[in-house]
Amino acid sequence: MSAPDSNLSADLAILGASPAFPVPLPVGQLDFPDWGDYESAFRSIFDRQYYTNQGPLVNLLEERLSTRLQVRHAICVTNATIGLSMVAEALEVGARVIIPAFTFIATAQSLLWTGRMPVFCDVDPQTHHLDIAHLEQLLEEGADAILAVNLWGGACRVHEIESLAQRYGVPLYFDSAQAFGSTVGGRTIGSFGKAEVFSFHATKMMNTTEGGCITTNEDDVAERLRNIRSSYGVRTVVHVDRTANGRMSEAQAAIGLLSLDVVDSRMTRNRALHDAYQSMLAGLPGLKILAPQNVDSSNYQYLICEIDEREFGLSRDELHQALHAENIVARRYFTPGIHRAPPFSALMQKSDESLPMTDRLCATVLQLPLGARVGQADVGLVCEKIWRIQKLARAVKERLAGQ
Ligand code: T4K
Repeated sequence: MSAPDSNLSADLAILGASPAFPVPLPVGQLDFPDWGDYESAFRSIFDRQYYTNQGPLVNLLEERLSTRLQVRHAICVTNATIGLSMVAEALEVGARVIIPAFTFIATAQSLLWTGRMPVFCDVDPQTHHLDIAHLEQLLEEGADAILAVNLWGGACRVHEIESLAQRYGVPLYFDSAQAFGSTVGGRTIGSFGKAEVFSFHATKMMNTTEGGCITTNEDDVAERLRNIRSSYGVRTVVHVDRTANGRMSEAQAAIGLLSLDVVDSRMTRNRALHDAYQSMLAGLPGLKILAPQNVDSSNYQYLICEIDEREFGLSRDELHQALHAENIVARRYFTPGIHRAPPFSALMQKSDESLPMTDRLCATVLQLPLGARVGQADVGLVCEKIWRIQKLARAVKERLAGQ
């Protein structure tokens, strides 16, 4: 797409016109099953009158997930945040766990809930994932584990990080909340490290409204996780220090099974929308779209771009405001960076404070709508508005400054 004719859709909501979309266009997958399928799945639950505590639908979902992800154990949980805390407990990792500073706050909070602390690692600005040189420096200084994150439907440099974990003798596990369905070197994400954790939140690729799953190839880790998940309540009891209620309900699993049936077609649809954004925004000064990183196939769950204020004419935050005025609910993930947010900002040691690449991304990254509620025509209109906002950047800036 080239710059639209200045007579076309000349008006912007931020400058006083009506919004481009009558109702908000959100980011997030938000893909729900056909009403009839949903009803019959729920009728079966009501007929059985078995609602939670490892029911038949949760068992079936776990079986299908372990086949799909080519991993020995898939353990469904209430959400990914508790899944991450459960893995830290099951692996009995020490107190200091390295995580990338550029991630959703839940990655770090999962450690606090089990009495551990994150050690923030900077990220590579080209890929948004763990910076290998900084990771090695932190391992050299002393850390007890690595919790690597696979972001935006892409992945960190999994094999290099596995080698580093082995060299320094620390356990490695993954926050793959955003990476369901993506593959690395022909292998589905889900079978790397000691364990991986997926989110099945409504905004995610695979959806149980709230939910998630932990995957592992290690039988003893799986056994401990099952004991933690249900405060024992399992056939084989293994002693663990802390237990939880991380159970998934039958209602969640019913939606999950329906979601799993369509996840491949949704990824194909996402890719088409991603491609459309890429071609329609090509050549726009100061806006760069990030392709999924370090994977050979992606779920294309997110449309991530970076805004260069000097070239675009507006900062990321100004563009964000102009888009919201159009009812285009773009998101500034992750702002503020977790190392700048309470409680971590207060807990940080001096040496942790310099995370320049994370700071840069926190100020420039913008996520645009992509998911079940977004069609090709919507992408066209979003792109047209972004071109227009860029063209009228000076007027938009002045309007925002005067507000
Ligand atoms: N690690 C990573 C790397 C993660 O990204 C996440 C979660 C986690 C761990 C933890 O996973 P969980 O414990 O959540 O399973 C959202 C999601 O709540 C969160 O799951 C996700 N990452 C995070 C990146 O995004 P918010 O607070 O930004 O979502 P929210 O409610 O603002 O929704 C986004 C947009 O979707 C809004 O425009 C509203 C719209 N929406 C949302 C929901 C839930 C709807 O229209 N309908 C809906 O039902 O966190």
